[in-house]
Amino acid sequence: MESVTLSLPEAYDLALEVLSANGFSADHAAAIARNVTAGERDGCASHGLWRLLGIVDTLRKGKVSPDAEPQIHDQAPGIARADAGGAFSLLAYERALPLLLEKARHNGIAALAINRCVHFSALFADIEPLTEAGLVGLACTPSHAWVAPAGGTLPLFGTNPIAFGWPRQDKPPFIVDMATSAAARGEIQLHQRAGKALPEGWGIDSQGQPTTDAAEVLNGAMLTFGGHKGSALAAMVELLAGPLIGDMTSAESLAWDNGAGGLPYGGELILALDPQRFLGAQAPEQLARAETLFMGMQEQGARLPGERRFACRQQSERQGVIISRSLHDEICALRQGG
Ligand code: PYC
Repeated sequence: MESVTLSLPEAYDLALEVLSANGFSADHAAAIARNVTAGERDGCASHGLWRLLGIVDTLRKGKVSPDAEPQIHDQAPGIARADAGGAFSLLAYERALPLLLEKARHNGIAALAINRCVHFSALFADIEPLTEAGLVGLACTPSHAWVAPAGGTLPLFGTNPIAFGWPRQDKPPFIVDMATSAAARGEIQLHQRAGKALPEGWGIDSQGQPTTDAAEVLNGAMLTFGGHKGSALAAMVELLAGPLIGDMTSAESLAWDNGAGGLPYGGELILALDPQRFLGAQAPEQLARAETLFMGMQEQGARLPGERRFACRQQSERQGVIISRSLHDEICALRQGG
């Protein structure tokens, strides 16, 4: 496969150019370009530069605002709200983050509800600013109804990722970011592009039969990870980042899309917890106990969540990122605008 190597600044500039040429405002274009560059840098191709195709497609279909200014509301002592106004979630999060941090530090725990946002991005990027600030974080978001509940065969849930982060002194944070489906939808789309069969257990066809054919799963239903356990977590995400924050479920998001094929539209819930407020003077001792846990995992050869991403990051910072020439050409073609 022919490939192209881009330094991180080149990857960011390319993304920015594509987004600006297609009409995203400077602030939205920069927030999105930072995010897809970070996904590619961290070895997460399903949330990397490839996403630009879906982002621009969603804009051209009129399913995302290119320039809505996020409105930030101080909803309650422990709750901040960001209304993204139909734009991607990223700028709304950036703008609401200072209020979330202030509330978490003051109360020990705070929540941010991002409403009316179009969502495509990996949640680990939303958790990192929290762990960098010494906070524990949890985030989740529904998507479109693509995933069947355990025991069923019809799409109802989204891929419904959950991310959790724990801060560590002088070490990369512990950050889990996992879809509650067996894989992100982006992974299935990348398998389809590459003409590769899916691992078993990722999805079923429109007749409800297991298949490893990516196109059939995209037309049928994806499956949750871990059977009924993943299914229960997917339902939890629907509730927490749907009705609890007054936003759409994955089924409602897909109905709103009305066959256009745009990216999911709805809400995201982000929680921030401050160990200093929970523990006071005991914080260092208790955080050291967390390190004992991590060491226990590593001593058995287990990889800590996030380790692979940080190793990829170091490599990308030295050597840049590599994407296929065909993807590079498709992205470059988008610089012409719509
Ligand atoms: O790849 O799972 C995914 C996804 C969620 C929202 C948009 N894409």
